[in-house]
Amino acid sequence: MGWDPKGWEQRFRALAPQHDIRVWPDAVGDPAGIRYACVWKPPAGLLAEFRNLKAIFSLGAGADDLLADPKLPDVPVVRIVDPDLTMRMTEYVVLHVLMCHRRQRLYDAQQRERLWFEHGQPAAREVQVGIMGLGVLGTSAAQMLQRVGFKVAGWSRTPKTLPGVEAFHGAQGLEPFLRQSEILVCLLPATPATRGIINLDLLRKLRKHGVLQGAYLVNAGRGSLQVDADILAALEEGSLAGASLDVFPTEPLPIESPLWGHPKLTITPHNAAQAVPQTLAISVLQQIDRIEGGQAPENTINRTIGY
Ligand code: NDP
Ligand code: OXD
Repeated sequence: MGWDPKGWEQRFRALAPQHDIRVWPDAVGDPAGIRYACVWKPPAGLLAEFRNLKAIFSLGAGADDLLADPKLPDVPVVRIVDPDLTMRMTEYVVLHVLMCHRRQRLYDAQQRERLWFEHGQPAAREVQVGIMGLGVLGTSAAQMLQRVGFKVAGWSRTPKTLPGVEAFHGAQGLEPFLRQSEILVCLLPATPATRGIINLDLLRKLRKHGVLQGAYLVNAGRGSLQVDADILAALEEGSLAGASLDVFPTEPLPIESPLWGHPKLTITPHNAAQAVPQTLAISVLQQIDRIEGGQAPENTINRTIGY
């Protein structure tokens, strides 16, 4: 994400002129005076300097970068949960699932060759989409895909019930979930348990003989979930027919990465769901009000499980 604190600063000042708002690094003043830190990928160790913090706000949905800081102060870490961010991710997922389903990359290639040729067009109701991560974002995407007509299943850590969605969970639920998924959408957080989960072994389990005649991957969770070389190998051997990737183990994706030029890959620069201060600053201020009112903040990260 091309992150710039200016938009947040302006929005916080406009919405909450009563607060003393300071911007790191130039205008922090006495670090002991800082009560709330609103951050995106701060340098490791920085937050420990603010010894009177009451809470830390991740200005995004994920907080994995914060949890990687060994000196992270022991105060609640609050993440963004907001309909604006959720709908942006839902748009991304629906767009990319439909691009696979309607073979858009194939038609793009044909257009470049001036080729007028129609391929088969299975109905969405015949296509099984599997969503890894049935949290805030996965649930919203699942519901929208259902409305488009897809058969939708989901996989989570703990059991879930979602009308019309076949729910799998835990290690024992993973293989049956994968075996039926023709389009796999990944919206998992980065944790020690999910690192490298999208590997060749997993991709080989996807359903490649369904109506789409190939399996597809859409990853908008985190780059650490995927093994880039295994995605390339899966494309090479046919376990995958295509993939849309918004996140990468190294970001920005290095210029020399073979992923860039692959004809079956669609690459976006970690912008599936931008965190827009104009709409999201208010959720942060509401959580600060809750804390100041003596209530616990909502949407906190559980440090033990890592999300
Ligand atoms: P949530 O915490 O609401 O949901 C996470 C889901 O993942 C839950 O269903 C959880 O299971 C499941 N999960 C976590 N660990 C495991 C595991 N080991 N095995 C199986 N399931 C697991 O997060 P959000 O939906 O709000 O966001 C998901 C992620 O999306 C973020 O962490 C972030 O990395 C990414 N993101 C990416 C953006 C982008 O622009 N590319 C923008 C915003 C977010 P359970 O329900 O049982 O807890
Ligand atoms: C987020 C992100 O976690 O943009 O919000 O990646």
